[in-house]
Amino acid sequence: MRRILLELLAAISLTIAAILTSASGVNASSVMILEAFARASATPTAGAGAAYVSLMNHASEADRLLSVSTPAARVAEIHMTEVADGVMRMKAVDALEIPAMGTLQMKPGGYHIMLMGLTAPLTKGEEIEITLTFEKAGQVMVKVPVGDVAQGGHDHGEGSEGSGG
Ligand SMILES: [Cu+2]
Repeated sequence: MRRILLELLAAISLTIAAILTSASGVNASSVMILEAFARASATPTAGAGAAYVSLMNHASEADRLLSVSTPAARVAEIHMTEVADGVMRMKAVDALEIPAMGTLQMKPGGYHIMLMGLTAPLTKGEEIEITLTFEKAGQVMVKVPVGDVAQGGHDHGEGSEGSGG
């Protein structure tokens, strides 16, 4: 009886040691998600949407966000929005750097996660899962709550009444 208890304790402490080992060093825990939200689809037939995450890198070296993926869309890309000759346009970005001990903030009109080929319209109050792949931190899965529909001047001109204000 006592012997079984000792073996059990030994097994538990081995498990704890394994958990502690995997939690140290450079891995997913070095990147923390500060904020995440997605825009609700304006129409039930919307094919595209956008999500935004803000990240903090706790590591002493810079890291890079290399790719994004989600079951909520056929294609997910890292995009930036820029204004050229008064026209707002978006382009895909290969990777986004997050400085050592620094933050990266995505927001409407700036960097965003572009979702193309939505498997279902994004509905306020729901949640989508997005997997972020970092050069050093590896994969981090984020649950992204869906908020309001974009107001005027939105990122993704699906209803393009230009006067956003
Ligand atoms: Cu975009």
